[in-house]
Amino acid sequence: MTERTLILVKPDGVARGLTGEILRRVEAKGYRVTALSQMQATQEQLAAHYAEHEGKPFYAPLVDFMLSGPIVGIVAEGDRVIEGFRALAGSTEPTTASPGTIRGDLGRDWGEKVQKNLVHGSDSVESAEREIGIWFG
Ligand code: D4T
Repeated sequence: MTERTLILVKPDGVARGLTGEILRRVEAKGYRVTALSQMQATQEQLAAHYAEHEGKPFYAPLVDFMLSGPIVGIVAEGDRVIEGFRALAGSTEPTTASPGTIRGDLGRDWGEKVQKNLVHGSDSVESAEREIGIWFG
């Protein structure tokens, strides 16, 4: 099977009307979008998705932020798409993310306890398959 990744447009991306721009970059890079859905995250989905961050100082603000509005789930497919999307997204902190990336071009710091960094992308094949299960069943 071709490699797949789970992308989430976080509530800041949806609220700012950037879903189309983010999808455009994914498609322009050459990846295929095989699932796309706007949804409201649940506590249960977020507890599963962010299990590795439980107990960290940004965990509660992160969950509150992810519950604050609709998100868009995307499954994208293509050779090395996991690595490729993380390169498109840029580093975690939007202030210092490289220009040319989604976070570097479109994100900034808003002085909050959580980094509102527009997108999530899976970081390994195992995470991708686990996360696609959480968001797309
Ligand atoms: P995701 O997982 O959302 O693609 O982002 P990253 O891979 O870039 O970042 P991560 O998993 O380390 O963090 C998940 C999520 O938590 C927020 N965060 C993270 C934050 O608000 N403050 C922090 O110090 C860190 C490390 C941003 C992304």
